[in-house]
Formats: sequence, structure tokens, C-alpha cells
Amino acid sequence: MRPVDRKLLMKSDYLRKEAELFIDYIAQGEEVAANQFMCRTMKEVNEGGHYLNTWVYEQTKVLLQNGKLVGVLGGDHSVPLGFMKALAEKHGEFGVLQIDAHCDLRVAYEGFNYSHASIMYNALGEIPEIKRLIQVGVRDFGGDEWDYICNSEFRVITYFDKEIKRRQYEGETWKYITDEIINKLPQKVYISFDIDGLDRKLCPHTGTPVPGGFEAEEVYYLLKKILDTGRELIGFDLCEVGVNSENDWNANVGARVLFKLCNLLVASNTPAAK
Ligand SMILES: [Mn+2]
Repeated sequence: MRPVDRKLLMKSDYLRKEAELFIDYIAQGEEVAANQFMCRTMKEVNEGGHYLNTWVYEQTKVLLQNGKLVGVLGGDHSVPLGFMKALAEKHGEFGVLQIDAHCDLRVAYEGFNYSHASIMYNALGEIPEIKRLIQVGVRDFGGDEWDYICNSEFRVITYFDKEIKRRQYEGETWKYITDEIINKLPQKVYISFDIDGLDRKLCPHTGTPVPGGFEAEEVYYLLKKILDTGRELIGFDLCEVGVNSENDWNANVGARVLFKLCNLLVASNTPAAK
């Protein structure tokens, strides 16, 4: 783990409060354009998002140049954009395997360009090297996101939770479905793991839980196939792990998923360990 950047932390504390005020304001049905203070808040939060993305890009770029294997830990799911850019510069074309209850394909969320709800929209828009995005476990999405997927010419392929479960209920094995998913990925693969892709019992305090989702072992089985099929894992992020002062269950599961992702990344980049 790297130490937390003090300047970023202070900026985040300030902008988080600003964003909360903004959200309270629009929740009352007020017009943003009519309020100069709120317009400034939106601008500042968007600039803060851009600052963070640039910071992550610069940090991860240096680490990759030094031959390090890198994983980015959220925080919310907005954080890995800069890392994916740095990976694209180093590796060229790659695919993203996203485990998530949501598509994260919104153009912007309530005026915020770089929110967790837009991470994949931004990644696909800003990083042409991402040849394919495969989303697994989605069970909450909007009409615009559906249209984006349908118009993507298979750059985005979404395995909805409901459809996966239906196929299983009707007798298809998880082996068959996971083979199909992995076979659609290019040679180089990045994992974007939103913890809310799991069943909520495994992440009770994540920010936007949705009923349904996976057991941890089901996802591990899927991820292991990246290696089993000879594909190269180039990096990962793990996001949206909630915190709760009364119990450490969110952190317990999060730490185990992180441990698994680290192992997969090292094994994929260590020929003898494959
Ligand atoms: Mn997400």
C-alpha cells in the first residue's frame, strides 16, 4: 500500500462536503443554473475529479514504467480512470472485465462528469485501446445505458445477473457460461471489481447495493479462467468496499477479494506460477 496523499485527502474532504450540499440542493428540485454558488460547486467538483484522475495516471504510469504490478483500491468506482490510461500507454489494446451490479455507463451523474456512475462511459470514451468491456452481474441500469450497450457494436457486452441466473436455472453450468464470457475477452485483460457485484450479504455497507449478485467463489472461478486460457492479466481495481464502525465484515470480505486479485495478478505475470 502506498501512503495516502495529504493534499488529495484535504481536497477530497472539502469537495465531498460541497458535493453533499449540491445534492441536497437539487434533491429539493431546485435549478442549478439559477444559483451561482451551485454552478461553482459543480465546476469545482468536476475539476477535483480531473485532478484525481491526473494524479492516479501519473502515479501508476511511473510504477508501470518501473516494472511494478499495480492494483488500484477505491474509494468509489470513479478512481481507476487514470490507471486504465496508463495501462493503455504501456500495453496497447486490452479488454476490461467488470464485476458490478451497475453498468456505470452514465454520461454524467447529476452534472458530475467523473462520478462512480460514469467510470465505464468515461473509460470507453477516453481510452480507445479498450477494445471490449464485458460486464458481469449487472442488475440495475437505465434506458440510456441500455441504448449505449445496444449501439456499441459489441464493444460492450453485458451479462445481466437475471440472464445468468435464468440460464443456470434451466440447466446451463457456470463452467459453460464462464467459458463463454472469457472467450469474448482479448489477450490482455484488466479486472474492474466493484464489490457490489457480489451478494449484499458480502458487502452490506457498500454505497449502492442491489438484490442478487454472486458468491465470492463464483467470481473467483470466473477470474481464474483468465489465467487458465492463457490470457494476461495486466492490472485491477477493487472499489466500493463499505466501512462500518460496528463490525469489520465489509473489510474482511474486501481484504480477501484483494488478496485473491493480487495473487491472480502475480501468477499471471510469473510464468512458473501459471
Ligand atoms: Mn461500479
